[in-house]
Amino acid sequence: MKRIITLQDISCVGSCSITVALPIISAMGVECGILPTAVLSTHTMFKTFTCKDLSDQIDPISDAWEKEGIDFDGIYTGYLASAEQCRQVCGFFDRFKKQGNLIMVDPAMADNGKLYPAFDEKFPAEMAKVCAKADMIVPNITEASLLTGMPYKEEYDRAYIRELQEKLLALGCKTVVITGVSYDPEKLGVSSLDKDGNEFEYFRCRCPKSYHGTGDAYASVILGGLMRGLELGDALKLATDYVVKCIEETMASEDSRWYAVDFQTQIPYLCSELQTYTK
Ligand code: PXL
Repeated sequence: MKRIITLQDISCVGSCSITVALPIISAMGVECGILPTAVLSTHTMFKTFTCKDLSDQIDPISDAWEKEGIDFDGIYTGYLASAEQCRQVCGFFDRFKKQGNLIMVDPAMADNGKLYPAFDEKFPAEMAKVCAKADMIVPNITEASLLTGMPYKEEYDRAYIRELQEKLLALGCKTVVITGVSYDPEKLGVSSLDKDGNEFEYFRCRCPKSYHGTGDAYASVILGGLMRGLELGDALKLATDYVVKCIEETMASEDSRWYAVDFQTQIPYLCSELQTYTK
């Protein structure tokens, strides 16, 4: 069994970050270690939330793992609490990068044209340094524009997405996966480009609603899929199909929560789909 480590916050209630990555990646048959970067009462879309930064734990925990000879097949970072923590995470990559393991960065910091409330405008430049060290990054369009300095657009064409991808590759990462891409009002999906020019796109019908936590579920399935040996294109299809199913079921549910997608109820669907790819 492959082992990955994910560095992101624990939002105690809110179904995001570690509380999404841990169940999804485990259900996919991959050991999921965690390095919590902060503990929050909820995610930051709630009006009131607490946040205890755990930056001072990153180095001692890493030291202990190094002494124990623990290593990882994948390193997956999500929401990071501060610019300083971005610098620490770069140091973590330097320590735990090895030949053949995969660093995946979800620069979770913005959506719908806006930075999340906890960040200031200097934060994207620090996150860009984290992305530079990654094998793969999975930004949405808002994050891609903040990382590259390109204008954020709600209406765009393929040339705009291609330029974002090329500028992101120029940061230093090897593969760019942009989520939430749409060239047709009826369709929404994903577009990837790697440094050798390989591209992949996959679209499904656009769901009329969007929910928090879908980016975290998406990234978790991509990483889980890659760890289970899927080609990138198959991992992106699996992640897209799963997230669409989660959104559809959340819309249909009478007791869904405002603050998160119901990713939990569709874990059996995810596992049975995964089997069709790994047979
Ligand atoms: O889902 C991304 C995310 C993760 N962690 C925290 C967040 C958010 C999005 O708002 O606030 C703390």
